[in-house]
Amino acid sequence: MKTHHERISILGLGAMGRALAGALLDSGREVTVWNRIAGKADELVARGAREASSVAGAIGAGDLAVVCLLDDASVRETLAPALRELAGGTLVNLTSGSARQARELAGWLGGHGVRFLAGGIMAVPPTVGTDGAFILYSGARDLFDRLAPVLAPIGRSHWVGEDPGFAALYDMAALSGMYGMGAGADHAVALVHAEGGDVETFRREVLQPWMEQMLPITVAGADGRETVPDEFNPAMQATGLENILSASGEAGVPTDLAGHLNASLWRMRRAVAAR
Ligand code: FVH
Repeated sequence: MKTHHERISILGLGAMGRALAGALLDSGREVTVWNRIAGKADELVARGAREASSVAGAIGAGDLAVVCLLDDASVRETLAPALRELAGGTLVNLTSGSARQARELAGWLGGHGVRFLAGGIMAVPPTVGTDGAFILYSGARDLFDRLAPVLAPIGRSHWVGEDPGFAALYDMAALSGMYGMGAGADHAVALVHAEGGDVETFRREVLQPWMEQMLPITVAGADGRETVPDEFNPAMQATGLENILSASGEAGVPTDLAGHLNASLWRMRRAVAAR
């Protein structure tokens, strides 16, 4: 049985993929990285990662492939040409999506002889590898038991069931809660502003420590300016919000109860347009 000495390949070097690879490198893991557009691996290579020039090459270099891309479509597009290399291997998907997408991906990969664990990252790039970070996993329990120590450096491993859709389901539900919290924070800022409070002091000394790591991606500035830092790519956030809304539709949950999600989506699109 393989242990935490397993060689890990990371497919996708967005803000999150880079954070995952960095945490694994810091723990001494052997890491190979791949990204569609070249030029994102330099810092990781300087820290000891190997860069693969193709998806197949990255998969061939590892015992475990970890995928962290924009969305389900990009995962399918990336993996389809490399199914032969994946056969007989193990893959963990940490890309956000719906429960249906995770179940269908599990079926597709299982049909090609791939052992698969679905994941949902409960962290943002700067908190990957810290005490607060945890990762939801769903799929076969024996596979989780084998991989949990391997992936421990990125965050605490938390298994949520055999159904491959559950990690995505809980991830999306938790994200919905997070964006709802942001809508509440926007209201808080508006309230302080309307009553003549010092908005900047309130944000810095009260709201920021209160809402901790969720604040930067969910709260608009008092003057309506978008304040989305680079590591929270607003285009990715917009896709994530669209995913939550479509996943709600798929589950039959009325989206008119989720006005805060549409409000956050509107803000992220505005931030994209402003870049
Ligand atoms: N960053 C965060 O705060 C959240 C925290 C919770 C989990 N999410 C999910 O993680 C996935 C990746 O997010 P990210 O932050 O890395 O996103 P980006 O920085 O925008 O990077 C996107 C990567 O996806 C690649 N990509 C996009 N489309 C394709 C495609 N058709 N084929 C292959 N790769 C594709 C992109 O590659 P490139 O544009 O650089 O070539 C980036 O590697 C995401 O599911 C979040 O919901 C992050």
